[in-house]
Amino acid sequence: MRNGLLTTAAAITAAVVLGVTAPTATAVDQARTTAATASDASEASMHGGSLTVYEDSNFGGRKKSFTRSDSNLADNLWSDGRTNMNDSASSMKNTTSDDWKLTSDAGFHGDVYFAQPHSTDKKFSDNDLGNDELSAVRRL
Ligand SMILES: [Ca+2]
Ligand SMILES: [Ca+2]
Ligand SMILES: [Ca+2]
Repeated sequence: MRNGLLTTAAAITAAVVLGVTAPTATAVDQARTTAATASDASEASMHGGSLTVYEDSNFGGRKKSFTRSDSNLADNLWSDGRTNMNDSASSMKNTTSDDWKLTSDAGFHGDVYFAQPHSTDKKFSDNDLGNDELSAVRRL
């Protein structure tokens, strides 16, 4: 799924850089369709929602959304596509109907925060999983 999203993002970026509208809009649509059908879009639509984590407390700064588990955030980027998001999340919104296990170490180890279905946490600093520690998310 990540590769598909990156491909879509690359296509969109290319369209913006080139400043071309009509022809590349089709390319972007095709990329979106490919990304949606090639990965686990069926799983996402079946469950709905996402876990979104934010760079700053009170849902500020850059963000990153997940629809499935990720055992290691070391290779994930914030929404600007530039900066690694490992050990930098500070708040979250869970719009799924599932619990998520957020952990301070990769592989779902270390300190834990359980995000209840349809819940938010505006700051991680008062949890066992502290501020700027998140390294893995598991959808339960
Ligand atoms: Ca990852
Ligand atoms: Ca942060
Ligand atoms: Ca960590």
